[in-house]
Amino acid sequence: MAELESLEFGKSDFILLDEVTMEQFMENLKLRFEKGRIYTFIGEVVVSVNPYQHMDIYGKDSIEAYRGRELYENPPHLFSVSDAAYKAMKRRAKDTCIVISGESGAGKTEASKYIMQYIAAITNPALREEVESVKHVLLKSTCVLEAFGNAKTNRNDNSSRFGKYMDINFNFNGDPTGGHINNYLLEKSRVVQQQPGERNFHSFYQLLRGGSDDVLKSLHLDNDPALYTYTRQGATSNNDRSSHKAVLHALQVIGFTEEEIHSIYETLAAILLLGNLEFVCDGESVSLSEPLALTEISALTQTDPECVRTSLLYRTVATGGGDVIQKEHSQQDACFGRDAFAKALYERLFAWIVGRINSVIEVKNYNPVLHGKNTVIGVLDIYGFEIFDNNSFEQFCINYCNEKLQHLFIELILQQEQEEYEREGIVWEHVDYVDNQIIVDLVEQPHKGIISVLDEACLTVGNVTDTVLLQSLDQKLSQHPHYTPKGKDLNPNYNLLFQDFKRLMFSSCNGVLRQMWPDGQTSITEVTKRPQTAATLFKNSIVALVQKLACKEPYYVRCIKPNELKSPVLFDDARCRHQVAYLGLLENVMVRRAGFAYRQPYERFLQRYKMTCEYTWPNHLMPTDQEAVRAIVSQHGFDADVDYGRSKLFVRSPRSLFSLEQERNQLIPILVLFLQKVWRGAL
Ligand code: AD9
Ligand code: MG
Repeated sequence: MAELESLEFGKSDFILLDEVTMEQFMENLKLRFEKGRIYTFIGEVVVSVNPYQHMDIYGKDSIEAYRGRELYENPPHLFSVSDAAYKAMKRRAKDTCIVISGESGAGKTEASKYIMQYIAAITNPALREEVESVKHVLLKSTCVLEAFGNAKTNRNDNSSRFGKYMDINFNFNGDPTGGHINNYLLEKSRVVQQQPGERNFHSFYQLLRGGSDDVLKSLHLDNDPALYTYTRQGATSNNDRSSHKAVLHALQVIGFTEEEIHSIYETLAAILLLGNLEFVCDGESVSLSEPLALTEISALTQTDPECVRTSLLYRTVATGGGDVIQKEHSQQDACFGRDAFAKALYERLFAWIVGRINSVIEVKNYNPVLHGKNTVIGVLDIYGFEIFDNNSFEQFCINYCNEKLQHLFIELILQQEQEEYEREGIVWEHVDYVDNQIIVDLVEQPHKGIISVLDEACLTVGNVTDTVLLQSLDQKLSQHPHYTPKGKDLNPNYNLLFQDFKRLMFSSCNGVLRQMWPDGQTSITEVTKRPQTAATLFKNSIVALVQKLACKEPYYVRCIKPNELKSPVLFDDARCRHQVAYLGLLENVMVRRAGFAYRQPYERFLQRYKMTCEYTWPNHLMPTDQEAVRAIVSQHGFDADVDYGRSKLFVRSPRSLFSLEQERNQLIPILVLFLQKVWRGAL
């Protein structure tokens, strides 16, 4: 029992702290981590500390222990929230979502996988084939997406370099019928460049280390990542070979055809070969140093070699008079163009893989009239806050996204409290909290926010430079309390994809590649409208995500990274304190306690504490459970500390409960003794 566990392993719920101070919070968090208790509640929120070691708490027995139980019946666990989200969805036909947050390496992705496994394990008891196959695909999709979307960073050996929101659809029986994955901003710059000590996406190393000789030969590849500019600096890992097998198997289980799988590998190979292309400048004109690689790239992409060459060396531009001319690249432009092409190839490959998985798992033939309401559980696992020595556009987007989610957390947690009090007819006083709206506004406000300034600079200045943008930001935002002028160059974020590459890929004889580049159909004279900037596209996708989450009943997992060394025994106090502060966990406890720290349906309260009161033990004779609960509360003298809702008892201070709990603990051994005697016939 969560409560019984508390003495030895610290408080299993932070709302039971004697005082809500940072010191007590940290003491409890640390004690629990050291005792191997990595999960702790704040009410319904689960706080998780990455154990950095195998924990024997996710097996079949654990799953059974949590299945169908109430939150407080077991020690805190990911399975507690998973079950709560599932029950709400099944019993009350509510759409729910589980939002997992925390910084890079805090354990979000691992948590999301355990949550998915739990949901898969507790559903479809009848083992219906079509449901089993949906579950299989959902679980296998994780393996594929990790291979293509994760990479080793200095923070995390398996860092998600994309955001993932997965909806799982359920029928009226509560069995999964399908799902949908939304992916957010893949960090494509990693394809062409990585920070020291980091790797490119796993998929490249897996193919090079795990692909058979025949496959590699057909792809014009050697098996050594050191031979390719884009993978040269990343060390191979022992897992690459076995992961390749697992990913290939997962692709097959999901239903990718052999042709599709080969196209995926061909695209990876084309990217690696592109990276090795160099441009030489002999006085006036620029040419390619490696004509053989060019032929191989054209073979892999099933395009005309001459077209590949011209796309790399020239760009087509429409003149003001409506003429179309070929303009030769400078050596530098050609290099930027090549890298932008490689990044785009990978990004589109990734998006295509997600789309293909979606086409398999989308709910088919669902008739709401026949099958009842189709409900959803969403699981959000997005890249965590990160600050590097060199931060680029991607870190800006990742951190903005985290601010938005933090804001939603603040809103929903308060909103949820309010709604509960309203439902139960309890009067509640509002609690002040630190709102990060000001930061969100700094980024996204129309006309004044950073994204608007960026858009404006791109639209009006034409060829915007970092200096121009910085000046513009300084000018518009210097008065903002949270804006610090940098006064130096940004990390460059060149990302201009010439239209010629889009048309080249659309001309491919490979149907899969053509599918990835539908915009290559557009002729040069039509491509005049300015596309939305990457920042605006990202903002819109995050706004849509937040809307999606906001209309669901949310459940939260807040992940904490205990240290920077991936150590299972080190609790870095300063690092953890920092995370507790910016995740607003202390405020979460305060909000939860400022109203009522503890609440329980009358029936459950009675079951647990009826032994402590003469009027309720062994059974009460009062007309309602509420009255029986009143009798217990009165007998223990804490009437002033409670309020009676329609279906639940609300307790203000945890102390009242401690006294009850203590009495119960003292009574249990006596009762056990008594019962043993009864069984043995001694009484
Ligand atoms: V990032 O924002 O994608 O860079 P995450 O997703 O928060 O990050 P991840 O889940 O990948 O972190 O966890 C990092 C590593 O910590 C894993 O690869 C495991 O080695 C380790 N980890 C995390 N959670 C657990 C766990 N529950 N049990 C054991 C864990 N190890
Ligand atoms: Mg992750």
